Amino acid sequence: EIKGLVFDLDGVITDTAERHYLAWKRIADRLGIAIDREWNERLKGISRTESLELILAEKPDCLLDAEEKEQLLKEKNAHYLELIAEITAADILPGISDLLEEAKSGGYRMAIASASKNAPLILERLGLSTVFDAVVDPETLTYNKPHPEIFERAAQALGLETQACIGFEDSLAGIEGIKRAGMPAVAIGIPVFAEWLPDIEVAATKDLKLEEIVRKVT
Ligand code: B16
Ligand code: MG
Repeated sequence: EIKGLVFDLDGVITDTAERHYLAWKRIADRLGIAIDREWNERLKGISRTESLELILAEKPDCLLDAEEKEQLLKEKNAHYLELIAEITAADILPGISDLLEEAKSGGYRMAIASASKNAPLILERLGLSTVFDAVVDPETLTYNKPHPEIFERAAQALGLETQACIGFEDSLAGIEGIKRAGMPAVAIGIPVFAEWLPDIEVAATKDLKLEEIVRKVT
């Protein structure tokens, strides 16, 4: 029986995925590395440090020392913080507020499993801080997505088995993590699929129908 819902944040609850992309794009442009939105799919759900490594791997002759990398990570986050400064409840993606409300009144326990260190700040700006029963702190994790750890920890924080939770993700890495954690997975707006397939696919958050999703995975 499904008792819990575990949500990714960026790209599921709000469209910060685009802002992450814009912030990275500025860094990449400066390094003379070409990235576009399609290439950016691989950065979704990936930690800040690993994202920079993936970008740098596009230009093998671009060798930076630890300090220079640290500087770029700081700049990326500073720009990202500028881009999210204006976020309000109006930036909650279509359909999500209704879904969360329906889930609350249906008695589902809810958690956030986001790789973002900025997640608590974003939730506060969106006015959603009190909606979730748990927010996994990514700084306490040993592994990043696609490892299942973050999803296992989210279920644990809700006091539930992973099988009793449904995971919602907009990234390939996240879908893999959810499936490896033993949770049914709902994929939102992901263009291509690799090895790990979701149980349910929707084009956008507005297409999420809670009752139908729970029925399909049970
Ligand atoms: P930060 P999610 C992830 O959030 C983003 O998808 C990814 O693009 C970003 O690099 C990562 O968070 C780290 O974010 O730099 O704010 O710590 O999709 O797992 O909610
Ligand atoms: Mg995401």
